[in-house]
Amino acid sequence: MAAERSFIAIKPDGVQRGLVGEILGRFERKGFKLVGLKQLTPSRELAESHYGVHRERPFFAGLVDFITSGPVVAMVWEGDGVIASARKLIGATKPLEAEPGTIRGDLAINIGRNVIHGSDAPETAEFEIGLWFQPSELSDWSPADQVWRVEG
Ligand code: IDP
Repeated sequence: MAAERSFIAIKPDGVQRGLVGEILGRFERKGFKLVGLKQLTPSRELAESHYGVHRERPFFAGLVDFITSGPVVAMVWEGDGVIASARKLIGATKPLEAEPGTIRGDLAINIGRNVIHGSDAPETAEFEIGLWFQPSELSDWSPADQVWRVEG
């Protein structure tokens, strides 16, 4: 069975504020495996597909403007339970409600500038990974210290 993967993106505010290393480091230190990484400024088509579920919401146009306004760091992280765990690492959508210790709790104050996206379920993870990455852009590899991360 394929290992679980999640799509994680550092939004333009996180890139502009120089938080890429800080955020990447949190996922690395947790022990998840980085299998895809690139920086791109998304097209409107890509942003509208990614946030398609919010198409009818009043903040949709502003959200698409924001996400397409500059570079985004798009990533795929792999590991058991990574989808739910990443959501915990990221924290609540409203940064002022996000617990200290989470990415949004520590690094953001505003819902429209909450620095990071993470897939919320296996189906959305699969959809988002396919939307942002070609299969050839993802690496199958085994960390040399895997035996020190996962038992058995
Ligand atoms: P999530 O990013 O925590 O999964 P969602 O509810 O899926 O949260 O919303 C997607 C993104 O849309 C949020 O991260 C935030 O950037 C933006 N957003 C959601 N609600 C609002 C709002 O009321 N005003 C402005 N932006 C919003």
